Amino acid sequence: MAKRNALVIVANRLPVDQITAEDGTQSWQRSPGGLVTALEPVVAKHGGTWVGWAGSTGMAPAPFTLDNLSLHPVPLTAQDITEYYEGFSNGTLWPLYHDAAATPKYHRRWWDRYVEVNHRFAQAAADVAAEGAVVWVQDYQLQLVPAILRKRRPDLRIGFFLHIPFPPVELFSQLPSRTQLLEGLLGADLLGFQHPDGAHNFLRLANYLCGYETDRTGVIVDDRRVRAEAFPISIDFAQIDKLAQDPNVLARAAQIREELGNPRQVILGVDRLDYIKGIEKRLKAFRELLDDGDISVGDTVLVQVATPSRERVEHYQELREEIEREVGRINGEFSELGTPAVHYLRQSYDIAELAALYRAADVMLVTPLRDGMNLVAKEYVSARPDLGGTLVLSEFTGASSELTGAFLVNPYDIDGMKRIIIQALRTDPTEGKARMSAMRERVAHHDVTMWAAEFLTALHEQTRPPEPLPGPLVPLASAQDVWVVCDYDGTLSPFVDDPTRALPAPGAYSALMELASLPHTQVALATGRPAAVVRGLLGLTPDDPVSVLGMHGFEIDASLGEPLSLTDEQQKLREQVRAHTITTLEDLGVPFVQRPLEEKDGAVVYVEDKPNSVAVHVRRLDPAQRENVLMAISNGPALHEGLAVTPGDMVLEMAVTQVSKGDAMNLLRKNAPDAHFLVLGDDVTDIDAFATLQSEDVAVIVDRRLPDMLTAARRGTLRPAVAERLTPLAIAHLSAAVTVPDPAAAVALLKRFASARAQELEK
Ligand code: GDG
Repeated sequence: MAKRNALVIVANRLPVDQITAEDGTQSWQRSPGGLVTALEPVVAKHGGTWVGWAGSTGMAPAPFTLDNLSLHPVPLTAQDITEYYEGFSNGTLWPLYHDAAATPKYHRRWWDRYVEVNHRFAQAAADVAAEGAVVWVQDYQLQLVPAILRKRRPDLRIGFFLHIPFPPVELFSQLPSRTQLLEGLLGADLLGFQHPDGAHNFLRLANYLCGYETDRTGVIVDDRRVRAEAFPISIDFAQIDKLAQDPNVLARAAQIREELGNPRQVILGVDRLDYIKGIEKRLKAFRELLDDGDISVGDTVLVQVATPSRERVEHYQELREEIEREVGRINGEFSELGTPAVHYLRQSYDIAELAALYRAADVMLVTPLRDGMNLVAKEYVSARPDLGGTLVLSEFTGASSELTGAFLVNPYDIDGMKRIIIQALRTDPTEGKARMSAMRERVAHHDVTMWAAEFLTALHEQTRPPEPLPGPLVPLASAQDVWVVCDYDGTLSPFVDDPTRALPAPGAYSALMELASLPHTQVALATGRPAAVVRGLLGLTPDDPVSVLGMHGFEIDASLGEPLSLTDEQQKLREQVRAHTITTLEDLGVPFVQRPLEEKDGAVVYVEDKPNSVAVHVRRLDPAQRENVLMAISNGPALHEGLAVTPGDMVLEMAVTQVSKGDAMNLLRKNAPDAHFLVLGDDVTDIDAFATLQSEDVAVIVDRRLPDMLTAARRGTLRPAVAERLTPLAIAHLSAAVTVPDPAAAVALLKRFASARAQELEK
C-alpha cells in the first residue's frame, strides 16, 4: 500500500454509518458529531485519512471516500467486539477510568484481544501514513497504538487524545496490565487530556509505576520528551447556535412544550444510557422534590432522553432495568391521567430535534458521576442564543471547569441536588441571562475547531526537528576534556515569585545527567544558593556525578578541594550585618520574615541567613518600596567593612567572604587545567565566572538581563557594583556569547550539545 497521507486520524469507529434503504440498497452516511466536523477540514487540507472500524463485523469494506473524507476501514470480528470492545474497553477500562462507578472486570483473554486489535489498528495506520506524517490516535480503546506505531514507524509524529478521564494512581494501579498501558501511551509525542487532573494523574503514574523522570508537563523516555497536557474538547458552536435560530427548530420547540401539556417549566436530561451519567441520581432527586411538594406534576415536567448504548454489556443492561424501574415508580406514584411526571425516551434523535429540545427546556440537568468533558452541557448553552434556560452541572465533569455560569452540583448529594434544582427553576431572569451569556462566550471562543488546531499545533511544536548546534559550541563537542558549568536560578529554572518553588525547567535534570554520563565530560552547578537547596530542587542525589558549588563557590564538593569555613571574625561580622539589617527594616517599618517565604506571606522582605552571607530579598514588595529598602540596606548594613556586596535580581547579598563564581571557576580549572569550559549564566554574579574564560571556552547567556547590562555599561548607566565586575575580559566574553531566550531553551541547548558530543566521542 502506498504511504501517502500526511495526516492520519485513528479512532475505534469511522465517522460513518451504513444505511440500508427500503429497496435494500446500502450506502454510507456521515455520523453526526463534533469530532468529525472539526477534523474534516484539517484532514481534507492535509490530504489525510481516517482509520477505524466501519461498524459491521467480518471483512472490512475497501478504503473509500465520502464527502471529502478519505476512510480506511479496519476489520473486527464478532469475537473482537466481545472481548476488545465490550470486554476490555467497556467492561474494564470504562468503569475504572470513571472512578470505578461500576466494578471493573478483569479477564486475561479480554486483555489479549485488546493487544491484538491495537496491533491491527497500528499496522493499518503505519500502512497509510506518509513519511514523517502526523498520526492522531483517539481514545481509550487504542492506548497501545502509539508505542506499537512508533516501533514500526519511528519517522511518524504521534499524538493521542483521551476523551474520558484519566484516573488517579490508587485506581489505575488495580489494572494487571497497568505498565503496558502506560508504555503504550508513552509511544506518543503528545498526550492530550480533557482536564489538567488527567494529565497530572498520568505524569504521576509514569513516574510511580515506570520510574520515568517527569515534570509539570512531560515525561522523559530514553532520549525523547513526551508532553502530557490538557486540551479540553469542545463542539461546533456556530452550527448549533445557527440551528437553534432556525424557524423550523423554534416552531418544533413550541410544539414540544405544547405536546408536554404546556407545563410552566420543563426540565431536560439528554444522555447516552450510561451509568456514569448519573441519570438514576437525578431521577431520585426529582422524585423526592415531587414527594416533598416542592414541585408538582403538570407544573413541572422532566424529559429524559436516554440514547441506547452498549446494550450487550452487562453493566448497561442492569442500569437500564434500574432506570426504567425508577421511571415506572415515579410515574406510577405521581402522574395524572394524560400528564406523566417523567417523559422517558430511550431513543436517538437527529440534531435538529435535540436543538428543539434544548430550546424548549428551562433547566438542563447534566449530573454525571464522572465525565471527561460532557458535550451535552456545551450544546445546551450553544442552543440558547435567547440567553434563556439554566444549566445544572455536575462538578465531576470536565465541562464544569469552563462553564462557570452553571449551577454546580455533587450528584452524590441528593439533598444538595434538590436544593440546586429548585434554585435553577427559580432563577431570576436577569441573573439567568448573565450566567448563560458567560457560558456561551466561553464555548463560542473555544470551539472544536480551536481544540483541534491547538492540539495539532502543539504536536507540530513538540516534534519540530532540533535546531543545529550554534557554531561556537561545535569545537567544544569534540574537545578532549570538557567542563559544563551552569548557574541555577534564571538559567536552568525560570524565575518565580517564591524562590523555594523555583523548580527546574522540564528535562533539566536529565540534560545534566546525560552530559555527566559522557566520557571526558564533567558537570558542575555554580549557584548563589546553598548547595543542598539546589540539589533538592533539581532532585540530585549524592550518587549523581554532578558537582554543586554553593554560595558562589564558598561551599565546594570534597572531591574538588578543601572545604572553606568562616573565621571567628567573619562569623561575628555576619551576625552584626544580620542585626543591622533587621534594625534597618524595623526603622523603615517594612515587614520581614527570617524563614523561607510562604505563599500566604504578603508584601514582606525575606532576610535569608546563608552560610557566609546575609541576603535581603525584596521580590514581594512593590517597585517603589523595593528601591527604598535596597537603598537603605546599601547605605546601612552593606557598608560594614570586609563585606562583598552583590546586587542580584531583586536581592542584595552581603557576604563576609570574598568568594565569587570566578573563584569557583578557578578551582575547577585547577582540577582540570586542560579542560575547555562551557559556562551558562544569566545574572550579575555569573559575570565573575565569564570573566575567567579563556579563548577556547564558550559562554552561554540566558535571557536578556546580561545583554541589557552590556548596553547600560556602554551608556555608563550601570550601578557601580555591577559595573566593577564588567572587566574588559568579561565584556569580551559576554559580547561573543551564545544567547538563548529562557531556561527551557538552555536545557534544549544542553541536550543538543550532549548528543553532538556523544556522536563526536563515538567517532
Ligand atoms: C465521550 C466522553 C466527552 C446524545 N444523544 C443523541 C445524540 N447525542 C450526542 C450529544 C453529544 C454526544 O452524543 C454525547 O457526548 P457527551 O460528551 O455528552 O458524552 P459521551 O458520549 O460519553 O462522550 C465525554 C466526549 O467523549 C467527547 O470527548 O465529552 O466526557 O464520555 O454530542 O448531542 N446525538 C444525536 N442523537 C441523539 O439521540 N444526534
